[in-house]
Amino acid sequence: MLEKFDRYPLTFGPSPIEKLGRLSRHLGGGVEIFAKREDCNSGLAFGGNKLRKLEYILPDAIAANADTLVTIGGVQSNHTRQVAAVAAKLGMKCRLVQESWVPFPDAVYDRVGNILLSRVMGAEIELVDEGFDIGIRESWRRALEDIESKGGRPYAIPAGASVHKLGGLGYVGFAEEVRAQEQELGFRFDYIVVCTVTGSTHAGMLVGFAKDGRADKVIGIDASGTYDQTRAQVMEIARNTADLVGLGSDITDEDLVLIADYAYPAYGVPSEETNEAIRLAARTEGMITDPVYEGKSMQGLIDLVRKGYFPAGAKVLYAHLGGVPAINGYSYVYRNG
Ligand code: 5PA
Repeated sequence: MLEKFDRYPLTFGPSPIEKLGRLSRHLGGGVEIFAKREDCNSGLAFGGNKLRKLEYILPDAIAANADTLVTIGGVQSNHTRQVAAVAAKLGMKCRLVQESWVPFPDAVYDRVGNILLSRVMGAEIELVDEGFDIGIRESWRRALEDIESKGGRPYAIPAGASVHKLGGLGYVGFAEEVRAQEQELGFRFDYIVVCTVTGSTHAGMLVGFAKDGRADKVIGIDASGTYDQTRAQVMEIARNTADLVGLGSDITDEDLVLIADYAYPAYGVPSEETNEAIRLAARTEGMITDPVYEGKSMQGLIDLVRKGYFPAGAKVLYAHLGGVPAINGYSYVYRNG
Protein backbone atom coordinates (compact mmCIF):
# COMPACT_ATOMS: atom_id res chain seq x y z
CA MET A 1 0.00 0.00 0.00
CA LEU A 2 2.96 2.33 0.53
CA GLU A 3 5.20 1.65 -2.48
CA LYS A 4 4.56 5.06 -4.02
CA PHE A 5 5.72 7.00 -0.94
CA ASP A 6 9.31 7.95 -0.07
CA ARG A 7 10.57 6.60 3.21
CA TYR A 8 13.61 7.76 5.16
CA PRO A 9 14.70 4.86 7.38
CA LEU A 10 14.92 5.75 11.07
CA THR A 11 14.14 2.34 12.59
CA PHE A 12 16.10 -0.92 12.83
CA GLY A 13 13.63 -2.75 10.54
CA PRO A 14 10.56 -4.74 11.56
CA SER A 15 10.04 -4.45 15.34
CA PRO A 16 10.01 -7.78 17.18
CA ILE A 17 6.85 -9.58 18.30
CA GLU A 18 7.18 -11.51 21.55
CA LYS A 19 4.80 -13.69 23.47
CA LEU A 20 3.90 -12.46 26.96
CA GLY A 21 3.50 -15.96 28.37
CA ARG A 22 3.69 -15.17 32.07
CA LEU A 23 1.26 -12.27 31.79
CA SER A 24 -1.14 -14.44 29.75
CA ARG A 25 -0.99 -17.22 32.37
CA HIS A 26 -1.39 -14.75 35.23
CA LEU A 27 -4.63 -13.58 33.62
CA GLY A 28 -6.00 -17.11 33.48
CA GLY A 29 -4.44 -18.41 30.27
CA GLY A 30 -7.65 -18.12 28.23
CA VAL A 31 -6.19 -15.48 25.93
CA GLU A 32 -2.71 -15.45 24.41
CA ILE A 33 -1.07 -12.04 24.69
CA PHE A 34 1.77 -10.88 22.48
CA ALA A 35 3.58 -7.53 22.28
CA LYS A 36 4.96 -5.77 19.23
CA ARG A 37 7.91 -3.86 20.59
CA GLU A 38 7.77 -0.44 18.97
CA ASP A 39 9.49 0.75 22.14
CA CYS A 40 12.73 -0.82 20.90
CA ASN A 41 12.36 -0.06 17.20
CA SER A 42 15.33 2.30 16.82
CA GLY A 43 18.63 3.46 18.25
CA LEU A 44 17.40 7.06 18.10
CA ALA A 45 16.98 8.17 21.73
CA PHE A 46 15.05 5.04 22.85
CA GLY A 47 12.74 4.86 19.82
CA GLY A 48 8.94 4.74 19.78
CA ASN A 49 5.90 5.21 17.56
CA LYS A 50 6.78 8.70 16.27
CA LEU A 51 9.83 7.39 14.43
CA ARG A 52 7.66 5.14 12.31
CA LYS A 53 5.49 8.15 11.40
CA LEU A 54 8.48 10.42 10.81
CA GLU A 55 9.98 7.97 8.30
CA TYR A 56 7.28 9.11 5.86
CA ILE A 57 7.36 12.80 6.84
CA LEU A 58 11.10 13.40 6.68
CA PRO A 59 11.44 13.10 2.88
CA ASP A 60 8.98 16.02 2.63
CA ALA A 61 11.07 18.09 5.09
CA ILE A 62 14.22 17.33 3.13
CA ALA A 63 12.54 18.19 -0.20
CA ALA A 64 11.37 21.50 1.33
CA ASN A 65 15.02 22.27 2.16
CA ALA A 66 14.05 22.93 5.78
CA ASP A 67 16.76 23.60 8.35
CA THR A 68 14.68 23.41 11.57
CA LEU A 69 12.11 20.84 12.70
CA VAL A 70 9.42 22.51 14.81
CA THR A 71 6.95 20.61 16.94
CA ILE A 72 4.88 20.63 20.12
CA GLY A 73 3.88 18.47 23.06
CA GLY A 74 3.60 18.33 26.82
CA VAL A 75 6.58 18.75 29.14
CA GLN A 76 7.19 14.96 29.13
CA SER A 77 6.29 14.49 25.44
CA ASN A 78 7.83 11.42 23.79
CA HIS A 79 7.07 12.86 20.40
CA THR A 80 9.20 15.98 20.90
CA ARG A 81 12.08 13.79 22.14
CA GLN A 82 11.91 11.68 18.98
CA VAL A 83 11.79 14.76 16.74
CA ALA A 84 14.86 16.13 18.58
CA ALA A 85 16.68 12.85 17.92
CA VAL A 86 15.80 12.90 14.22
CA ALA A 87 16.95 16.51 13.86
CA ALA A 88 20.28 15.62 15.52
CA LYS A 89 20.71 12.58 13.27
CA LEU A 90 20.07 14.66 10.15
CA GLY A 91 22.11 17.66 11.24
CA MET A 92 19.05 19.92 11.45
CA LYS A 93 18.04 22.33 14.19
CA CYS A 94 15.08 21.55 16.42
CA ARG A 95 12.63 23.88 18.14
CA LEU A 96 10.24 22.38 20.68
CA VAL A 97 7.22 24.03 22.25
CA GLN A 98 6.41 22.18 25.47
CA GLU A 99 3.12 23.05 27.13
CA SER A 100 1.90 22.28 30.66
CA TRP A 101 -0.43 19.51 29.49
CA VAL A 102 -0.11 17.55 32.71
CA PRO A 103 -0.90 19.02 36.14
CA PHE A 104 1.79 16.91 37.79
CA PRO A 105 3.62 18.06 40.92
CA ASP A 106 6.81 15.93 40.91
CA ALA A 107 9.60 18.38 41.76
CA VAL A 108 11.82 17.43 38.83
CA TYR A 109 9.04 16.84 36.27
CA ASP A 110 10.55 19.35 33.84
CA ARG A 111 14.14 18.23 34.43
CA VAL A 112 14.20 14.46 33.85
CA GLY A 113 13.08 11.86 31.33
CA ASN A 114 12.11 13.02 27.85
CA ILE A 115 12.80 16.71 28.30
CA LEU A 116 16.25 15.99 29.70
CA LEU A 117 17.05 13.86 26.64
CA SER A 118 15.78 16.56 24.25
CA ARG A 119 17.96 19.16 25.94
CA VAL A 120 21.01 16.90 25.75
CA MET A 121 20.35 16.41 22.03
CA GLY A 122 20.55 20.18 21.56
CA ALA A 123 16.91 21.08 20.94
CA GLU A 124 15.83 24.63 21.68
CA ILE A 125 12.97 24.31 24.16
CA GLU A 126 10.30 26.84 24.98
CA LEU A 127 8.11 26.05 28.02
CA VAL A 128 4.60 27.45 27.62
CA ASP A 129 1.98 27.56 30.37
CA GLU A 130 -1.02 26.20 28.42
CA GLY A 131 -3.22 23.18 29.17
CA PHE A 132 -3.81 19.95 27.19
CA ASP A 133 -5.15 20.09 23.62
CA ILE A 134 -4.44 17.72 20.71
CA GLY A 135 -5.38 20.36 18.10
CA ILE A 136 -3.30 23.01 16.31
CA ARG A 137 -1.83 25.38 18.89
CA GLU A 138 -1.16 29.09 18.77
CA SER A 139 2.20 28.66 20.58
CA TRP A 140 3.40 26.33 17.79
CA ARG A 141 2.30 28.78 15.08
CA ARG A 142 4.21 31.56 16.87
CA ALA A 143 7.37 29.43 16.99
CA LEU A 144 7.13 28.83 13.23
CA GLU A 145 6.72 32.55 12.56
CA ASP A 146 9.58 33.41 14.88
CA ILE A 147 11.99 31.12 13.02
CA GLU A 148 10.88 32.49 9.64
CA SER A 149 11.26 36.08 10.82
CA LYS A 150 14.89 35.29 11.70
CA GLY A 151 15.60 33.86 8.24
CA GLY A 152 15.31 30.19 9.20
CA ARG A 153 13.50 27.50 7.18
CA PRO A 154 11.14 25.76 9.63
CA TYR A 155 9.34 22.51 8.91
CA ALA A 156 6.06 22.19 10.82
CA ILE A 157 5.25 18.92 12.56
CA PRO A 158 1.99 19.00 14.55
CA ALA A 159 1.47 17.29 17.92
CA GLY A 160 2.20 13.58 17.68
CA ALA A 161 2.96 14.02 13.94
CA SER A 162 -0.76 13.34 13.56
CA VAL A 163 -2.59 16.10 11.68
CA HIS A 164 0.00 16.09 8.90
CA LYS A 165 -0.93 14.89 5.43
CA LEU A 166 1.59 12.01 5.69
CA GLY A 167 1.15 11.33 9.43
CA GLY A 168 -1.01 8.20 9.05
CA LEU A 169 1.29 6.31 6.67
CA GLY A 170 3.71 4.87 9.22
CA TYR A 171 1.03 2.80 10.93
CA VAL A 172 -0.39 1.60 7.63
CA GLY A 173 3.12 0.16 7.31
CA PHE A 174 2.81 -1.35 10.80
CA ALA A 175 -0.19 -3.40 9.61
CA GLU A 176 1.70 -4.62 6.55
CA GLU A 177 4.63 -5.56 8.77
CA VAL A 178 2.33 -7.52 11.11
CA ARG A 179 0.87 -9.40 8.13
CA ALA A 180 4.38 -10.42 7.01
CA GLN A 181 5.26 -11.51 10.57
CA GLU A 182 2.02 -13.51 10.77
CA GLN A 183 3.15 -15.49 7.72
CA GLU A 184 6.29 -16.49 9.59
CA LEU A 185 4.47 -17.18 12.85
CA GLY A 186 1.84 -19.28 11.08
CA PHE A 187 -1.19 -17.61 12.70
CA ARG A 188 -3.18 -14.36 12.64
CA PHE A 189 -3.85 -12.00 15.51
CA ASP A 190 -7.53 -11.66 16.40
CA TYR A 191 -7.17 -8.24 18.08
CA ILE A 192 -4.66 -5.40 18.23
CA VAL A 193 -4.65 -3.17 21.33
CA VAL A 194 -3.32 0.38 20.91
CA CYS A 195 -3.11 3.54 23.00
CA THR A 196 -4.75 6.53 21.30
CA VAL A 197 -4.24 10.26 21.90
CA THR A 198 -3.45 12.46 18.88
CA GLY A 199 -4.77 9.71 16.63
CA SER A 200 -2.49 8.90 13.69
CA THR A 201 -1.20 5.64 15.19
CA HIS A 202 -4.72 4.25 15.50
CA ALA A 203 -5.83 5.86 12.21
CA GLY A 204 -2.94 4.32 10.27
CA MET A 205 -3.74 0.92 11.76
CA LEU A 206 -7.41 1.29 10.79
CA VAL A 207 -6.43 1.79 7.16
CA GLY A 208 -3.72 -0.88 7.22
CA PHE A 209 -5.91 -3.52 8.84
CA ALA A 210 -8.98 -2.58 6.75
CA LYS A 211 -7.16 -4.25 3.89
CA ASP A 212 -7.77 -7.69 5.42
CA GLY A 213 -11.05 -6.85 7.17
CA ARG A 214 -9.63 -6.30 10.65
CA ALA A 215 -10.17 -2.52 11.14
CA ASP A 216 -12.70 -3.12 13.91
CA LYS A 217 -10.33 -5.54 15.62
CA VAL A 218 -8.04 -2.63 16.44
CA ILE A 219 -9.03 -1.77 20.01
CA GLY A 220 -8.07 1.81 20.83
CA ILE A 221 -7.62 2.69 24.49
CA ASP A 222 -8.09 6.42 24.89
CA ALA A 223 -5.49 8.10 27.09
CA SER A 224 -6.40 11.67 26.16
CA GLY A 225 -9.43 12.11 28.36
CA THR A 226 -10.92 14.22 25.56
CA TYR A 227 -12.77 11.33 23.94
CA ASP A 228 -14.93 13.15 21.38
CA GLN A 229 -12.09 15.27 20.04
CA THR A 230 -9.75 12.27 19.82
CA ARG A 231 -12.38 10.13 18.13
CA ALA A 232 -13.09 12.83 15.54
CA GLN A 233 -9.38 13.32 14.90
CA VAL A 234 -8.73 9.57 14.43
CA MET A 235 -11.64 9.40 11.96
CA GLU A 236 -10.44 12.39 9.96
CA ILE A 237 -6.87 11.10 9.72
CA ALA A 238 -8.09 7.61 8.81
CA ARG A 239 -10.29 8.95 5.98
CA ASN A 240 -7.51 11.18 4.61
CA THR A 241 -4.98 8.36 4.84
CA ALA A 242 -7.36 5.91 3.13
CA ASP A 243 -7.66 8.38 0.23
CA LEU A 244 -3.94 8.97 0.08
CA VAL A 245 -3.04 5.27 -0.17
CA GLY A 246 -6.02 4.47 -2.44
CA LEU A 247 -7.59 1.95 -0.03
CA GLY A 248 -10.63 1.69 -2.28
CA SER A 249 -13.14 1.34 0.54
CA ASP A 250 -14.42 3.65 3.27
CA ILE A 251 -13.45 3.66 6.91
CA THR A 252 -16.75 3.84 8.77
CA ASP A 253 -17.69 4.98 12.24
CA GLU A 254 -18.32 1.32 13.21
CA ASP A 255 -14.73 0.46 12.28
CA LEU A 256 -13.42 2.79 14.96
CA VAL A 257 -13.35 1.08 18.36
CA LEU A 258 -12.17 3.55 20.99
CA ILE A 259 -12.67 2.81 24.68
CA ALA A 260 -12.85 5.76 27.08
CA ASP A 261 -12.81 3.80 30.34
CA TYR A 262 -9.14 4.02 31.30
CA ALA A 263 -8.18 7.67 30.73
CA TYR A 264 -9.20 8.77 34.24
CA PRO A 265 -8.36 10.79 36.28
CA ALA A 266 -6.79 12.94 33.52
CA TYR A 267 -4.35 12.94 30.63
CA GLY A 268 -0.87 12.25 32.02
CA VAL A 269 -2.07 11.28 35.47
CA PRO A 270 -2.06 7.56 36.29
CA SER A 271 -4.87 6.03 38.36
CA GLU A 272 -4.12 3.39 41.01
CA GLU A 273 -5.32 0.80 38.47
CA THR A 274 -2.88 2.15 35.87
CA ASN A 275 -0.06 1.79 38.38
CA GLU A 276 -1.13 -1.79 39.17
CA ALA A 277 -1.06 -2.60 35.45
CA ILE A 278 2.42 -1.08 35.10
CA ARG A 279 3.66 -3.17 38.04
CA LEU A 280 2.03 -6.36 36.73
CA ALA A 281 3.63 -6.08 33.25
CA ALA A 282 6.95 -5.22 34.86
CA ARG A 283 6.81 -8.09 37.37
CA THR A 284 5.58 -10.80 35.00
CA GLU A 285 7.51 -9.84 31.88
CA GLY A 286 10.21 -7.29 32.78
CA MET A 287 8.40 -5.05 30.30
CA ILE A 288 8.20 -1.40 31.32
CA THR A 289 5.22 0.78 30.43
CA ASP A 290 4.72 4.45 31.28
CA PRO A 291 2.08 6.25 33.37
CA VAL A 292 0.82 8.49 30.52
CA TYR A 293 0.17 6.15 27.58
CA GLU A 294 1.20 2.52 27.59
CA GLY A 295 0.33 1.98 31.24
CA LYS A 296 -3.23 2.99 30.40
CA SER A 297 -3.47 0.70 27.37
CA MET A 298 -1.93 -2.08 29.49
CA GLN A 299 -4.60 -1.40 32.13
CA GLY A 300 -7.24 -1.59 29.38
CA LEU A 301 -5.83 -4.84 28.02
CA ILE A 302 -5.73 -6.47 31.47
CA ASP A 303 -9.23 -5.32 32.37
CA LEU A 304 -10.70 -6.44 29.03
CA VAL A 305 -9.11 -9.90 29.42
CA ARG A 306 -10.49 -10.18 32.96
CA LYS A 307 -13.95 -9.11 31.81
CA GLY A 308 -14.02 -11.74 29.06
CA TYR A 309 -14.12 -9.17 26.23
CA PHE A 310 -11.88 -11.43 24.10
CA PRO A 311 -13.22 -14.90 23.30
CA ALA A 312 -11.35 -17.92 24.70
CA GLY A 313 -8.30 -18.79 22.63
CA ALA A 314 -8.00 -15.30 21.11
CA LYS A 315 -4.55 -14.04 20.16
CA VAL A 316 -4.17 -10.41 21.17
CA LEU A 317 -1.34 -8.18 20.00
CA TYR A 318 -0.48 -5.32 22.36
CA ALA A 319 1.27 -2.53 20.44
CA HIS A 320 3.93 -1.25 22.84
CA LEU A 321 4.48 2.25 21.42
CA GLY A 322 7.36 3.37 23.66
CA GLY A 323 7.27 6.22 26.13
CA VAL A 324 9.27 4.71 28.98
CA PRO A 325 11.51 7.76 29.68
CA ALA A 326 8.54 9.69 31.11
CA ILE A 327 8.37 7.33 34.10
CA ASN A 328 11.30 9.30 35.55
CA GLY A 329 8.97 12.27 36.01
CA TYR A 330 6.82 10.17 38.37
CA SER A 331 9.50 9.16 40.86
CA TYR A 332 7.36 9.82 43.92
CA VAL A 333 4.55 7.55 42.70
CA TYR A 334 6.93 4.61 42.29
CA ARG A 335 9.22 5.37 45.25
CA ASN A 336 8.35 1.98 46.77
CA GLY A 337 7.95 0.13 43.47
C1 5PA B 1 1.81 8.41 22.28
C2 5PA B 1 1.64 9.83 21.82
P1 5PA B 1 -1.03 8.92 19.01
O1 5PA B 1 -0.71 10.29 19.50
O2 5PA B 1 -0.56 8.63 17.64
O3 5PA B 1 -2.47 8.61 19.21
O4 5PA B 1 -0.20 7.93 19.94
C3 5PA B 1 -0.48 7.86 21.32
C4 5PA B 1 0.77 7.50 22.07
N1 5PA B 1 1.99 5.82 23.24
C5 5PA B 1 0.89 6.22 22.59
C6 5PA B 1 3.04 6.64 23.44
C7 5PA B 1 4.22 6.13 24.17
C8 5PA B 1 2.99 7.97 22.95
O5 5PA B 1 4.03 8.77 23.15
N2 5PA B 1 2.45 10.83 22.41
C9 5PA B 1 2.31 12.23 22.17
C10 5PA B 1 3.56 12.92 22.69
O6 5PA B 1 3.64 14.16 22.65
O7 5PA B 1 4.49 12.21 23.11
C11 5PA B 1 1.72 12.74 21.00
C12 5PA B 1 1.05 12.88 22.30
